[in-house]
Amino acid sequence: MATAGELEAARAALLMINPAPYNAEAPPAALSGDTTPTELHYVRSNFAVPQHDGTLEIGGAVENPITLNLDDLRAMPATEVTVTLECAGNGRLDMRPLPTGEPWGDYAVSTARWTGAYLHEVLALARPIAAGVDVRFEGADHGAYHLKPILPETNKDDLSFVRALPLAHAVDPASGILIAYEMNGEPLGPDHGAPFRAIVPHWYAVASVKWLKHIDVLTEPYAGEFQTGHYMYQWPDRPEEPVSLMRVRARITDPAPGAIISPGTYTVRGKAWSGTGPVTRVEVSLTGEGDWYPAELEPARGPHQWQDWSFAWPARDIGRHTLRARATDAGGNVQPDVPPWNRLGYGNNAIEVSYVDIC
Ligand SMILES: Nc1nc2c(c(=O)[nH]1)N[C@H]1C(S)=C(S)[C@@H](COP(=O)(O)O)O[C@H]1N2
Ligand SMILES: [Mo]
Repeated sequence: MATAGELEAARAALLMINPAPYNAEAPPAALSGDTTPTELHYVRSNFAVPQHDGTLEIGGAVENPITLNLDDLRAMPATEVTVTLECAGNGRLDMRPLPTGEPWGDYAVSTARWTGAYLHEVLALARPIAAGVDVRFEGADHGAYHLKPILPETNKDDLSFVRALPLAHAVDPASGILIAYEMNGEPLGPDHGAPFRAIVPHWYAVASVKWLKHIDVLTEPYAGEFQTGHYMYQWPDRPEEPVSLMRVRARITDPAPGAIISPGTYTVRGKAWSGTGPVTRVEVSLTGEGDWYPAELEPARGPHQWQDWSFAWPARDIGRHTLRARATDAGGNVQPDVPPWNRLGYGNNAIEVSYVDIC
């Protein structure tokens, strides 16, 4: 169990938005590199950091229930993947009317190198039965829930963090899902799910269950507070839908919002990512009404991580200027101008407006 001092040191560089449960955004500068240093990676937890006994039980509808520990996972073939994680609530503060939920600005997104065993190889050891439909992941964290539950059956005085994925996705080697025990080459820290967690590329990070304790194969679709209560898009005008893949999004990292710069050509830089990626196009607009110019887009360094882009801006005229960047992904998805409002404020991928003063 981490001591209070260790937790405090690990959290010192983040922008805290809630002390308990601890939730914090990355500082804006953390988005400029290929990866985010661990101490700058955002943290989103629904409960306090739990005790974990070091074992992972894999059971339910399987032929061979097993219990693994860290040594067992480390003895399996290790894979390292770089993955961009974004909280589904990222950008909630930009929605109007303001939705209920944690008041995330725009920095609940980060990219890290994760090392672990492939989930499909771990599941193969347990041999799911043919009738399996979902795989349920339970974290060791539990306690009184800090938000108002959506499902009437939820026990808000003692709730555990549980999420599920379709079994077909969990056992597909192409999904690249890891049971990760290292982040950026070091053992996982307490806020990021020590001793091991799921890393589910392309999905909003709610799917990447931390402090993993139980994996169970189910023969019925899973329903629960974090699956069919919260983390549902409650649209005003159409049926609700589960939060799943990250929506396409571009971010300007340089100049910083509100920067003051001198006249001359300025290389605008940023990131772009999508759960239905790769990103195929980024465009920049220097007015509010269109005239989109193509940015230089770097190919993805890997299949699950944000891409770099840049744009040579002839920043000549003194005064205030607006900058907007818009990404399109391989699925043909393009960012909307207006946040796609939903009651719980998920999946805001609207084009961001940044402004810069030239003087
Ligand atoms: N056990 C557990 N896993 C969890 C959560 C949680 O509250 N408990 N939060 C999820 C959410 S909503 C997000 S956005 C990511 C955040 O991962 P990070 O804190 O490592 O950035 O963890 C996910 N995994
Ligand atoms: Mo999240």
